[in-house]
Amino acid sequence: MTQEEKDKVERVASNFQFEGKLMNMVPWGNGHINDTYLLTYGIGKMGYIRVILQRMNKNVFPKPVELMENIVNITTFLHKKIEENGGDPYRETLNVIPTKNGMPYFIDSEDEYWRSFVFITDASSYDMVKNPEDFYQSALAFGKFQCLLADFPASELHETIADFHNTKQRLVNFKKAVEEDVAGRVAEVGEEIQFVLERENEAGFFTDLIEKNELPIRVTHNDTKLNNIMIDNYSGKGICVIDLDTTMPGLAVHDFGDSIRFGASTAKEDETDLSKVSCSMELFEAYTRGFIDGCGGKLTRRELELLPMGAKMMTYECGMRFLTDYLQNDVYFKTSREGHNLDRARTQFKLVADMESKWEQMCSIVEKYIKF
Ligand code: ADP
Ligand code: GN1
Ligand code: MG
Repeated sequence: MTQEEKDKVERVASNFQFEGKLMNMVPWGNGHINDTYLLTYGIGKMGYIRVILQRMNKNVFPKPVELMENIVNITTFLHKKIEENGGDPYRETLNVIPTKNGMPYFIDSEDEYWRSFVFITDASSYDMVKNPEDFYQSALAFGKFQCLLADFPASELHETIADFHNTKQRLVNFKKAVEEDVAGRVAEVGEEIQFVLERENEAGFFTDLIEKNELPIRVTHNDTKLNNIMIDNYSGKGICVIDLDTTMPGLAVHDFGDSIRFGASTAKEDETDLSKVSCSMELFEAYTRGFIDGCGGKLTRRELELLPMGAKMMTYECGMRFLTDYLQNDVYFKTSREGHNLDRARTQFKLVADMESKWEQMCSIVEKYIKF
């Protein structure tokens, strides 16, 4: 961190209800969207306390006030439920730490929005699955999250990003980016563009089903990648679902699918050696089992049957989003090297092709766990 950045974070931190003396601060985690810091406070003879401080991404979330209203409502709801169920509400859900004025966010002099969460201790978030059991545990936790929110009043939630998983609309945006070619990169990615266009008829698959009322709209997380869940360092259990920015009405199949595209891959999301990238059927099975268990029998037969399609669609959509961002000069996702978004798009397309070649196997794995 530069001295300027440190001064800034310290100034912002002084506006929150933190106690003790600020001892240390470091950038934290591998999220693509917000700027996350871990701050450590000394509290005298009692030791240290850590907190998460985040600068919210204004470019991605144009309505930070509504977004924070969602997060406060969801976390308050979960906190109460977890407490009633005898769980630990400071480890099993995010908890917002308010500002000294009692607000859930702080606006700095540059009109940037900041927020803080209780740090989840003795837990880690992973960018790749270490063993199938961890992945099973994360599936269980994401499924349970959906289950816990089943009676949350969905009408109270604001749509934080319009058309977030509207793959059909994502395709429209992609085509526009190709047409505009603002960064002059279209010529070098002909093959990838072709890959997207060859599958364009499938982009409307879920939007059409929603229009026909064939799938239930539930309160879903919508960004269920493995590093958005905290896994307990000792028990290996998925204890807390984090990154609630996109929790809003959506499809269960999308939550399932987004986890598969990230966690069932045999390589990192930005791996450049594509020969390492494939969709592991062992991990696909572990996640399927966990998600179905976690959802506690709430998913309909139609939803269950469409889980493989959810996986393919989320991977296709995400690849398309990375490629769109590459064509638009990397303005959405954080990047840390030249061609980073293109590398990410390529892994997603490799995964889509791999899923297509393993389609029957994916469908029969899911069938195995449908209990009715
Ligand atoms: P982004 O939207 O940029 O992905 P996240 O909210 O997912 O931001 O935070 C980025 C990373 O910071 C997470 O993947 C996780 O490792 C860590 N993190 C976020 N919130 C907490 C928390 N309350 N306790 C512990 N770690 C956290
Ligand atoms: C972003 O915030 P993060 O890093 O957990 C993105 C997801 C993408 C993901 C790709 C709000 O997730 O939609 O699937 O990157 N989040 C938002 O890794 O756009
Ligand atoms: Mg995240």
